[in-house]
Amino acid sequence: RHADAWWRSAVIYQIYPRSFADHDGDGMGDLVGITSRLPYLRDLGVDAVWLSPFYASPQADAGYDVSDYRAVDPLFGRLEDAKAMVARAHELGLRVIVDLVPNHTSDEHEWFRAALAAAPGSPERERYMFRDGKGPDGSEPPNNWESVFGGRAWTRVTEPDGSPGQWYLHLFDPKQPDLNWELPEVREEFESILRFWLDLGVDGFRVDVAHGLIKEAGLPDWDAELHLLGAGLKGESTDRRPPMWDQDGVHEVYESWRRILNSYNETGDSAGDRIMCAEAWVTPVERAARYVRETEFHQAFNFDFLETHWHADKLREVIRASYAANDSVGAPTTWVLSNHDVVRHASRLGLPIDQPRPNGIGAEDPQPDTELGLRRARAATTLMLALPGGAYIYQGEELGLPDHTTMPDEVRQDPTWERSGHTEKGRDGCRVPMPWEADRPGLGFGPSEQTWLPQPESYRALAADQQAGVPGSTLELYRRMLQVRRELSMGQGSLLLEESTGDVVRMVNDAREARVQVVANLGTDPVDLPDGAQVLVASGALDGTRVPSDTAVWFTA
Ligand code: TEU
Repeated sequence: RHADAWWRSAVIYQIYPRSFADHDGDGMGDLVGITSRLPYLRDLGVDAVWLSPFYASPQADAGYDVSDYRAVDPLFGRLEDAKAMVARAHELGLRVIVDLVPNHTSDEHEWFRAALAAAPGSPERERYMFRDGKGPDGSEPPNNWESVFGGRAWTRVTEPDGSPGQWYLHLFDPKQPDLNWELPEVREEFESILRFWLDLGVDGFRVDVAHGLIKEAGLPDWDAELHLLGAGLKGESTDRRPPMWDQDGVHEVYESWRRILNSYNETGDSAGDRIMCAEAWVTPVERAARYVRETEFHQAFNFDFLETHWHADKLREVIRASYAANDSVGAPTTWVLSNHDVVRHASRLGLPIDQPRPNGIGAEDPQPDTELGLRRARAATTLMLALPGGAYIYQGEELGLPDHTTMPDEVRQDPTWERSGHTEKGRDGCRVPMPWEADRPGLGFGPSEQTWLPQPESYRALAADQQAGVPGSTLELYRRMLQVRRELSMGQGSLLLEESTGDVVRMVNDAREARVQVVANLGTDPVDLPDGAQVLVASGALDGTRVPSDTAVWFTA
């Protein structure tokens, strides 16, 4: 029934509202700015945009701490601007996905304020995860869980009468208290929020921390070493799930959401589908595939793919395994290489292969090889966009932007920098305002020279106006790939596994319009294309029929 549904093959562009385009000149992006740049995205050839949160928020975690789910933060504009943005996008043929943050609210949400003002055991406290502390005076946290951002996952409150009180759970920042998803009232509230945005016309939701809503009953201790998201999910322990992640109970929540989404599909035609995409850092792939079912999510980010470095064997294996796991449940695979939480792939792939990869890079850290990183990033994207399924691209990757890796520590804003006790640089480096025009102040980000994070000097030459129409530029490579992908219906093809060994990844996409082969050369020696190969796309210059190192091509035979 869904064979031709748009979301099975969509290329969705992630807009980070703080950093896409500034209209009012305060140095922070806004909705009017986004609307003004939508034609650029139509010309790029994407199917939809996903916007990170723009809701009312104290901005303790760049908007992932929501204080009012039905309001636009004044930083970004007004609700009217959101409506105008959606209308303009639809006019241009672009769908709009918004971010939904259900695991936690801001501590400044009216529910949490009410919880603090109320007594232990009250219905107001019941909406969150309040517990008495351990020890004779309750001064020890209820369990040993740690926050993803560093430090303990519990904060003690002062009761209204001034006495030291209960503790509340926050898997992330203390300003992001976790909601109690066992409570029907919480479920009803989010269903109402869903309807609010659907009624406003959005085409779907990217669901933040989708694997975190339900916690194991009794909140048992968990081995400290396996705490952090990622670390706890690497499959070291598959016999027991971490008690805060990927509990079976989460699926029921999404089943009810899917019913709501389906009810908005008035024509019964899958072209009208409203969708949801899971942000679930879950391994192994079979476990992650449980989120993408006919009765649940349409898509889930393939983070195993994102996390695989420039290793031919590992890439081949992760592509094979994730495609197979999704295909076995009739779901498309949703490829992704960058987002607002990780070092951009143009920088990441310029780091030594065997070094652990950080969440941010600072001036005193070993610096990525930017030339090599960009070369590999272009090849990696060329490989990714050749594969059947959907794909997400993160704003600026179409310009080949690296992270800002020499940002002064004083300007960092990501809470992970402070919370980790400065052991992690934080995610600011990948969140820097977009360079649009090389000769304008702030590189054309907005009407003033202000930008909420500084732009590195290297962004000038990468500005969109320096690349538009320039053959061989990263922007033109992306445009070309999205055009060919659409013309040949490559997103709806099937993946055939070619025999490939050593440093070369070869895949075949058996698409309706053509059988497209992709070769990515991860080795040092050039690779010969077969006789008669018709090259459709190349991530870098070819040497006749030879594909140089760190280059990928699409061809038909
Ligand atoms: O991220 C989920 C998440 O836990 C990781 O991506 C995490 O932010 C990273 O590993 C820390 O270095 C989502 C959002 O994408 C992220 O921006 C938010 O901070 C987080 O949830 C909390 O809402």
